[in-house]
Parts: sequence; structure tokens; C-alpha cells
Amino acid sequence: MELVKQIHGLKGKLAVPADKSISHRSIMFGALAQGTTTIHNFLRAEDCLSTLSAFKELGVEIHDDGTTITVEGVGFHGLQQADKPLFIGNSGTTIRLMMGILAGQRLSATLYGDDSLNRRPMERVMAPLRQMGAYITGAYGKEFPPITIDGNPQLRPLHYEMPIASAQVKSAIIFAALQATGTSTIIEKENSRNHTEEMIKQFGGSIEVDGKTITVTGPQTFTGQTVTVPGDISSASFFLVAAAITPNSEITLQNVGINATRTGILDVLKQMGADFTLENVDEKNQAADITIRTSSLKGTTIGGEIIPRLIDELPVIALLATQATGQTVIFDAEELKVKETNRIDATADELKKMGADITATPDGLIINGPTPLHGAAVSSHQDHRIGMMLQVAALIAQGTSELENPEAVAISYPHFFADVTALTEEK
Ligand code: SPQ
Repeated sequence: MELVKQIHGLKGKLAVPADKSISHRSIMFGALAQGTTTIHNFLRAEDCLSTLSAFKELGVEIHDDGTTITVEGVGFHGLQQADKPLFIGNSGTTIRLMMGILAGQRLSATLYGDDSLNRRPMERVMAPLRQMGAYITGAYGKEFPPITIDGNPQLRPLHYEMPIASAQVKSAIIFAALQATGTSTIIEKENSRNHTEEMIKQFGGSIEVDGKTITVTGPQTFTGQTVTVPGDISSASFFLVAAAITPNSEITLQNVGINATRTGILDVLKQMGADFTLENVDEKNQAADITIRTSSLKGTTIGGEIIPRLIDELPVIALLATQATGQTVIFDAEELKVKETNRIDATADELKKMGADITATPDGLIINGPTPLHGAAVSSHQDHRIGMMLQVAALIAQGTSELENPEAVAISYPHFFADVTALTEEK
């Protein structure tokens, strides 16, 4: 597919799609609660629809009237045996969080995904869940999907120091701990996104968080709620970078989620000298409008505790760095190697094709800038975030760019290319 080029700069307002992480969890909590949950602004993208169908297969009634989603909660003990293995598509969040949910059920289930998901590591979730008494195996005794879980309603609590910073591993353990009898303690390596913890409180449960220590006592019950999902800062990040690096741009992104465990990209934009402001800050819903303009940028260093707060934004931050003066070093980001694709290699390989000075390292990237980019034939590697990053790169490249497998963007942002076009049309 030929990618969009900008001519007159990016202009206008955009409501970015709903948050993917919160949308997944709203279905999960809704299903496990007693009573009805109503979800406004649910993300109807492939990953979240995988979660929705998996819970329907487990006997949960879920209706979509086109505006709101209604989940008829069955409680922690009401899920039913599915009559076939559950297909989870491309979604790491769905499979890993469901492993924690299913570990304590009175049923067995097999979960599998597409080629990308079936190559992603699951031992990180299986190992702590097994310590809690879960019966859980990967295909052929290995750590990859298909994963089979034979539920054990007698799960034990766990004390666990996490070897990696991962919201998915943390959330899977929390879901199992909510079903175990007794108190579990999880110590995070670094603080990762906390949507699971926040939703436990929203649904009437209890959880204590003290720095990196999380304490959960089970068993718990939840009550159905009304959830309004804010815009996804990870989706917004493509436009934040696009406006910052494209001459003559000024755009406003509306209702962007600003939960502090997700705003690493705003910290980096600030460090690099980007020109942006937050308005209409809604503290309760943790959302704001962000206006960003063409910026004069400088290189920076990104590593340590900030990494989980911007992990999914690193490919597009690498692109941002190609237009900054000086060197940008990204480190401590080895987790990028086990996402939908190896995002360290994919980012370096594809941006190099467009003329960037970028080098992959074992745990990150080194980028020297500013470097003019040129059009090239590039590939999304079937990874939504790589595909969207390359479209943003193409906006500023001299000449035409062609993207292989552009359909991957539908995993998190089905209208992405239409939204790019809307902001680049001559005003
Ligand atoms: O769901 P999936 O495929 O793992 O999605 C990604 C993404 O880029 O959309 C990662 F590939 O986001 C993860 C994120 O990297 C979503 C997530 C969550 O909702 O809990 C947590 C992060 O993953 P992890 O492995 O660091 O916990």
C-alpha cells in the first residue's frame, strides 16, 4: 500500500481510539462481576474483539448495540466450559490475563493465537501460576501456545518477586490471587501499567499498592459497573510524533488517557524539547486534550523505570529521535524483542531502509540525528505499531513509501490511515 505523504503540515483535531488495555479489562471484570457492566467507548479493534469473543465462548452474555457494550456478569464461579479451543488472535494481553482467570476455574480450556502470538513466551505467566497450584501446560510441554489450563479451584496464595517488569504477568497473578484463599504479595521489578489494580477498586474489590509491593487477599467478589474508556495514549503517540516532526503542524488530540503509568512518552517529549500543552485535564477519568506543534528536538537517554511507562511507544520514539539533534540512546528495553515481532530489530531495519542512522543493541537502540528520510518499500512485520510508525515516517520522507502488510494496524487502530489522511488534507 502506498503511504500518505504530508504537503501542508498536520492540522486539526482528533479523538484517538479507546484505550486497548482498559477495553480488554472492562470485558474481563464485567464477566467476573455479579450483575451488569455497561462499557462506553469500548475499542472495537481486533485485539479487544478477541477478548469479547473468548468470554462469549465461556458462556458470558455480551451485547453490542453499536454504542455501548453490555456484559452480563457471571461472577468468579459462573464461567462455563467452552466446546472448542479459544482462538485469541494476536492479543498477548488476552491470552496472558485469561491464563490467570482460568487457573482457578472449574473447567479446562485451551487458548491459541495467530502465528505471532503462538511464538510469544508464556512461561513468565505459567511459572508463578504453577506455584499457586495451577495445572497449565504449553504445546508439546513447551512455553508457547496452544496453552491448556485445567482449572484448580483450590489455588494457593503466592509471594512473588517479578523478574521482569510486565503488566500482563502482574495482572495474570492478580487474577489468580483474587480466587485463592489467603493473601498474595507481588513485588514489581518496575511499576508497570496499573489498570488491573484500578479496576479492582472500581468494581468494589480491594488491593493494596505500596510502591512496588502489591497485596491482594482472596477470594473476592465484584459488582458490575459503568466503565467509560478514555482514549489510548499509545495510539495518540503516533500523532504526537507526527506533529512534532512534520513542518507547519499543530494538532489537538482529544480525551487522551493520562494515567501516570502510561505517560512516559510525554516525559520524553518534554526532555527532547517538544512544544505541547495539556488542556481540559479530567482528573477523575485521567484524560486530557493534548495540543502539539512542530518542534525543535534534541537527543536524549531513555532507560530504567520509565521503560514500562512507554514500552509500546518506543518504535515511534525511535523515529522521533531520527529528527532530533544529537544522539538518543534507548536501553533496558529488551522486552521489545518479545512483542508482536522483535520490535528492536524491526524498528532499526525498517528505518534504515528510509535513511535513518539507527543501530540495534541487545537491549535497545542508538539513533543519531537529525537525518532526512527518504521513501522506501517497508514492512509492518505484521505488527500494528511498526506499521503505524512507518506511516508517520513516510509523512516526512522525500518520495513515495510502500508498506507491506498495512492491515496489521487493525489490531489496535482500525481507522488509522483514514485519521492520518484527515489531518493531512489541505486546510
Ligand atoms: O496485548 P499485546 O499484544 O501484548 O499488546 C502490546 C501492544 O503493543 O499493543 C504489546 F505488544 O501491549 C502490551 C504492553 O506491551 C499491553 C499490556 C497490557 O495491556 O497489560 C502490557 C504490556 O505488555 P507487558 O508484556 O509488558 O506486560
